[in-house]
Amino acid sequence: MKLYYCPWACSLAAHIALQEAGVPFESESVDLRTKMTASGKDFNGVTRKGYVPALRLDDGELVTENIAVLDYLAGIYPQFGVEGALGRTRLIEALAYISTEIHKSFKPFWHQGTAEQKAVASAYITARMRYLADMLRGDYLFGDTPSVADFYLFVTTLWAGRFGVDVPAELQALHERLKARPAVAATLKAEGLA
Ligand SMILES: N[C@@H](CCC(=O)N[C@@H](CS)C(=O)NCC(=O)O)C(=O)O
Repeated sequence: MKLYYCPWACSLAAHIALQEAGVPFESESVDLRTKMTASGKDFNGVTRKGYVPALRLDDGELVTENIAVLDYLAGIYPQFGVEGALGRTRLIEALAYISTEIHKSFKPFWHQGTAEQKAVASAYITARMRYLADMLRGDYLFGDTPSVADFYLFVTTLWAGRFGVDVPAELQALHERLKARPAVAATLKAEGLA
């Protein structure tokens, strides 16, 4: 498997999952501005979408879209999924919430929004995070071990720290717990974020 990622990007969630799984995998960073990969290839030739994450499977298939990539990884590494009859549904529900309600709300911070747009986004993100903080079922979203949804949430709490967005104390604690895990620390180091 090969993960195309960019430091600071949402691809960090999949990067953490692969590192946590403890399996061999390849990774290559992408310059999202020039769309060139670290080895000098045109990333648009990998995916016309031109954004990360993109996961090349061993059979040559390419999986894009963070929700799909993370759902795929939870499928092959069930320790990062959610148990129970509705487990996969609950996982996708959480991934979609993090993607569409939280991740996307950071747009003004990444794309030169006005101070007013940033203030509105900041309040929205904190409120949306509050909902998740109230739903924790243990140390993590679904219990005492992390799922891929926690890895995605970690990316957004990392961004919140960078941009000065308030994070509920419970989610900040979750962030610190994840950051203390050797695989997460190794991934942050690999992406130059340590
Ligand atoms: N719909 C995509 C969006 C992914 C996305 O927003 N990727 C950002 C980094 S977090 C990116 O690569 N942006 C570069 C670009 O769009 O040109 C998904 O959910 O995976």
